[in-house]
Amino acid sequence: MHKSFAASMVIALGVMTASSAARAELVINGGFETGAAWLLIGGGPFPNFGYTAAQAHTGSRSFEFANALARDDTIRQTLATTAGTSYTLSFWLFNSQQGNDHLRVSWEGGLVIDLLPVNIPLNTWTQFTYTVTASLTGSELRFAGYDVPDRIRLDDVSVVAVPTPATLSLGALTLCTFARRRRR
Ligand SMILES: [Ca+2]
Ligand SMILES: [Ca+2]
Repeated sequence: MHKSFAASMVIALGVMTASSAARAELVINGGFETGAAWLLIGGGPFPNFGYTAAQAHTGSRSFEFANALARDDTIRQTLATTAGTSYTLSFWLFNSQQGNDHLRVSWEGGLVIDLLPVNIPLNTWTQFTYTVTASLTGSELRFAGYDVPDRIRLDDVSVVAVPTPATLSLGALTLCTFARRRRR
């Protein structure tokens, strides 16, 4: 009896993991491996930003901001969000040198974080995670930054829906079905 309970718990964990893995990633090309989806908007007369194969958190490319005139260059994309839904926004940053650098993240035009300077541990990737809520169907995600000298690198941008009580109870329902089958 105890054994079968333990077995169902293992199945429950499996079901819940599978259901979180199935949550859709809304950011297209969040790893910057292709040139897709992001719109690049240069700030000022000498923009300096783009995809780079020089370094990556995962995969073989990331995106860098290196405007030497301390003018923000910007990338943005509009995500297929649903109004009223909460999402986990996550991304990774790398800074090789402390200096006059800046990175601003915006969600639907509102500020998520404004790093001025980008004061993170040097020469290592640092993850940032936030919960954001869509007030629109189609939310704009925007990164803007510069670095004097050197560059800020960005990789693995992700936006996935926060699990709702409905998806969790679906997992529990599946668990009951499994448990009942095992008892036969
Ligand atoms: Ca990448
Ligand atoms: Ca820097």
